[in-house]
Amino acid sequence: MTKSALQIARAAYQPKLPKALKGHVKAVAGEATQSVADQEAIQKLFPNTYGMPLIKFETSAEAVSFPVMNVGVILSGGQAPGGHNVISGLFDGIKKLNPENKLYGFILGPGGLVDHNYMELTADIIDEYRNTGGFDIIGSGRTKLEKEDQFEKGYEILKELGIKALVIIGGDDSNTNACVLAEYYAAKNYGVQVIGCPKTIDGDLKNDMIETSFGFDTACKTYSEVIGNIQRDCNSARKYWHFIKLMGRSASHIALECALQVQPNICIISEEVEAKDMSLDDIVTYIAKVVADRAAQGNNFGTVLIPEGLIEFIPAMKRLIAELNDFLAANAEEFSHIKKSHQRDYIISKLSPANSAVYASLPEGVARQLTLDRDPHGNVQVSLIETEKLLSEMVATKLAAWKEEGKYVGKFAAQHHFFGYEGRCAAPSNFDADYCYSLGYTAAALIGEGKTGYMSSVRNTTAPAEEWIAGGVPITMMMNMERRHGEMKPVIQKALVKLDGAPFKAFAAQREQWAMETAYVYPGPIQYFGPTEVCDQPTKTLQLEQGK
Ligand code: FBP
Repeated sequence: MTKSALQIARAAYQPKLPKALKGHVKAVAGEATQSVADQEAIQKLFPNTYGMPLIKFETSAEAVSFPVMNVGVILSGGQAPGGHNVISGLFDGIKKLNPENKLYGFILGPGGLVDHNYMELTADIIDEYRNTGGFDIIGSGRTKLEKEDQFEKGYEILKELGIKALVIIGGDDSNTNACVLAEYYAAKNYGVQVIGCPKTIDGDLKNDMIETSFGFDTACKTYSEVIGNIQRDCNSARKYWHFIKLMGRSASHIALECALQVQPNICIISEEVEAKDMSLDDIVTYIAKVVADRAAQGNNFGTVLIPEGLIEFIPAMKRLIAELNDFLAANAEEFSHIKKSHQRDYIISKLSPANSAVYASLPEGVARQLTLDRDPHGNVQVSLIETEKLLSEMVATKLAAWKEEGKYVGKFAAQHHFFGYEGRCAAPSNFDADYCYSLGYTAAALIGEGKTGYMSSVRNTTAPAEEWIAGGVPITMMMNMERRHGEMKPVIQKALVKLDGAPFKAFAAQREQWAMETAYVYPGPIQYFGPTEVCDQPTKTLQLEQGK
């Protein structure tokens, strides 16, 4: 592999660890836990892994010896910067438990476990991937581990390789699967521990014990760099409105963090749209009003940030998508036989009158995108819906009408962007490099303690890494019951943007000023070497959430 100069220099970076993990380690158990909601139902479904205590690691004076055990690792779902460092932290951590321990990686996600597709991750291989972006060391996939025969097929290979613990690095859905698998292996007394690690650029796998999911920091910094560049271009030519859709399947954390970093003219937050019961027309009117007000000042340019998941948060659209999800899950076979040219009419004829009317009112392209295949977890593939174009076209139509009425004088020309995939495999920022390595190392410590059904947790992350707190959180603690594929299922509750939270409040307090003034900030590229205030800043979201 030909390596870039940065890759070579970066390979020598030694990620920082919390002080408690550096020497001998002991686990201190906290209070028993319960699930965030639906306690009775969750306890019934997870009798062996429900209610376990929180775990915190502390420095110990005593050395403990650990028997030899092999460990397996799976990367699951969308890529997020830092995955390779979770694996290198895990590798170093299990070698510290016992140098004879081996690490096996399952290829291309959970499917690798079921299909017995694996490779041993030796020191040479690990060294090639330290501090690099991507998941290419073993690849990732979205196969959902949920059926008993998959668990049994997995157990066959785990037994064959002498694997006593499996680490699943994934988002909310994948960690839900990790929890179900942990419960299954515990119930069967198979002697296989399952540990989760919180991954996703979306930033929506977080709670009191998981401060952030890894990858969010690097992805937001990558997007903010390019948005900043666009803003400078836009402020130089002064002739375009840039409509920028940002990844983040459901929650608007990425859009909000980028807005805090770059101070755009407009940023839509899906959770607010839902709370205020805004229609598509309300959103379009809001954007058009800012465009018209800026035009009145002679500024026919600006930036609009749009979260990828917006469409699902517009209440009328949400009701439509919920009915479509249930309908398509129940009638998948029949729908697959309908000719493409008849699908729109077919759906219109099958939905309830209110949803049918909303569906019929959508532009053809968007309507079709809403009936495309769901991902294996039943989610609409919102990254395929071109919301940025939908909004800019509707804004153009509204402005044209206002022009006729004499309410708008200006020129409106739009450019469209979607920033998503380019942020998912960037070389991890110092924060993600350290955080991920610590998460992997903590997972190894949890394995050493014989824990199962836990997620690796590293807290106090706005302090220097030395002071971070490493431990484990029972995954059942994060669960509630939700409707998926038309059935109630136990799943980890997604963390959406809180409208009474400090990050949103900081944004809301400044957005009117940002709309009218051109108050752009240009963050520039992620820096890996240099002064700490340039290289080691956590996200604004984390800093505001922790009162910094
Ligand atoms: P995860 O939740 O698995 O981390 O994936 C997040 C994400 O990047 C979303 O932001 C995006 O909607 C989706 O993956 C895209 O999925 P795919 O890579 O399958 O196109």
